[in-house]
Amino acid sequence: MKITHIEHIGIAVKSLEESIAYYEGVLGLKCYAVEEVKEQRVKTAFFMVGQTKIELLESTDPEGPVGKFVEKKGEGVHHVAFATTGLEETLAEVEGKGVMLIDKKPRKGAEGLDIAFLHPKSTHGVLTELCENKNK
Ligand code: CMX
Repeated sequence: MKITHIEHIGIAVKSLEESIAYYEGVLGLKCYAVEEVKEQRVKTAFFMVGQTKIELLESTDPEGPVGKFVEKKGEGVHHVAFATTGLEETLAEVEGKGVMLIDKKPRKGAEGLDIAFLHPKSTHGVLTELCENKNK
């Protein structure tokens, strides 16, 4: 397992439009992409902060993962994504150490990254995403 950096922090919001106005108008960051990830039932907006991104997540379906999260806990940090290499082997390794995988195999996420989630119940409360950028 080789984690290189925090790829992004996912933040659940009620409205992309209103939160983009905060990140741009108050924090002075620039939204460089807005993308819908249909499979995850979210619309996302990305900001670069050094080599780490902020990913805002607005649900497109109250029954989707972010819709349920916002209903239960309100807006806030939803997940932390670590960049790694050899994602498939990494998943086998963490599963071998007793971590519950949400995704047994990598799948495609926003920005064309290969991603997989680890269950927050086996990661001390943090929904954890591992991702690999094979486009580099
Ligand atoms: N962070 C920490 N804990 C979380 C959580 C989160 N983001 N989401 C849910 N939980 C907790 C719940 O509070 C609950 O805890 P309690 O049992 O103590 O109440 C437990 O996990 C189970 O929650 P649940 O509501 O019963 O289960 P869900 O059906 O909501 O599923 C989860 C939770 C994490 C398995 C599901 O959201 C999932 O598969 N997530 C991965 C995919 C995803 O989040 N996609 C959106 C982002 C996509 C993107 O970045 O592109």
